Amino acid sequence: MALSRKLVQQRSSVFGSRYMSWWRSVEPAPKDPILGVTEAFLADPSPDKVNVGVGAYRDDNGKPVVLECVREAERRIAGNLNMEYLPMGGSVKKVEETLKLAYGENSEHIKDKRIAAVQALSGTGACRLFADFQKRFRPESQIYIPVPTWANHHNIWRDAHVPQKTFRYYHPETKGLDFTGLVDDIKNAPNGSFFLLHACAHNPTGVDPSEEQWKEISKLIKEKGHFPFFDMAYQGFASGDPERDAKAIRIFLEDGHLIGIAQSYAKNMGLYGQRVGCLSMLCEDEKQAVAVKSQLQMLARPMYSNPPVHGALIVSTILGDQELKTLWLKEVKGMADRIIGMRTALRENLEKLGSPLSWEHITNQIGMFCYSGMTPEQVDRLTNEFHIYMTRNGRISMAGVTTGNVGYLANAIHEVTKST
Ligand code: CBA
Repeated sequence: MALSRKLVQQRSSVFGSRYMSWWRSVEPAPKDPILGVTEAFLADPSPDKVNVGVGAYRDDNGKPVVLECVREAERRIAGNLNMEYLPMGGSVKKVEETLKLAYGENSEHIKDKRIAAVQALSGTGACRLFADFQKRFRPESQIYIPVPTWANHHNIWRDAHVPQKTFRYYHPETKGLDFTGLVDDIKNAPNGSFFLLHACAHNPTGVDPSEEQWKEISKLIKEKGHFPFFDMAYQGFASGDPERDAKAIRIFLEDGHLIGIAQSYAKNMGLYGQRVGCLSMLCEDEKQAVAVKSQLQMLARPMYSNPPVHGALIVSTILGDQELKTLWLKEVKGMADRIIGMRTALRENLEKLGSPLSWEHITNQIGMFCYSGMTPEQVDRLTNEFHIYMTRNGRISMAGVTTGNVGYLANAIHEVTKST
């Protein structure tokens, strides 16, 4: 029987008010400073628009790239793939291959089974898992984070309820490393602090310590009994060679540190959306590594249970096959070289335009990003007047610069900076 109109009104007002009150106090979240840029770019109908916001590699036509080694791995996997769950710690084969990249092909630590490692939801997931582990097992600890850093680092450790401190890293005047500040801050931190370090291709500055400086940093961190945690999201993107880009980590290993590493295949294999990464922690012995791994799995289980299978299979297929691995190394170098070429082109274009400013840092910095030194207001002008999208801290994702847009970009940068 149909309900009377009065009854319907009564019911909807009762239910309506009860349900609405649950989320009434929820305000819209602020836009993410990086991914929000992509949203704004997509919404802009201008044919001139350029996205140099997010760190995602594009080919010289501005198109996303699927590496040939990935295509071939997918061909080999096709038909052989079942859709079963991976174990909580992910694919054992994929993790083994991933550890070799960070710790070295013939690492003693791998042989001695001293590394607790699990497949993680890309680099972000690896950092978050570590932050949660840190909170659970060292609840009194803090994390020292470089200034500046990838904006999401702050969110990750905040949501894991780990208090944050900062350490000096970048010098705005020299547009290089603030080595003195960095050393002082390491020395002044309470003994046994946690330090977050970018293993290579620092985001957003593109400024890495030299080998000598890494040696000094490692020595000091050891003296102070700090714990070094490396975020390695860009292995291969700094020099073009993943082995060379692991240098900082190898220095720390030689010096006998116990370290943690977050690895990601988003950039260096172009597996952005596959969310395939790894968290590893070097322990004192095998027994400790077994315990730590079991606890990492225990953290993963109630969050996402186990990681996705497809990306892991792509990675293990590529790295487990010499021919595909060689192709991958060639393709990583190709991506890094294209970016290096675009750095030179951007700098030359700005110099040709007669810019009164020095743009030397564009070619001095390495990795995916150029920390241009532009102010938030200048970036706003680039967006509003030229449809160029980038983060307001002045970071240019060099991976989005192409032969086709570099002239336009240089001209726009010149326009907004020439009177400073
Ligand atoms: N660490 C650092 C230092 C990063 O720059 C990024 C990616 C990650 C996470 C970890 P993933 O989880 O995809 O493996 O990477 N940073 C960005 O490239 C972008 O992907 C960036 O534009 O800064 C992001 O998520 O913000």
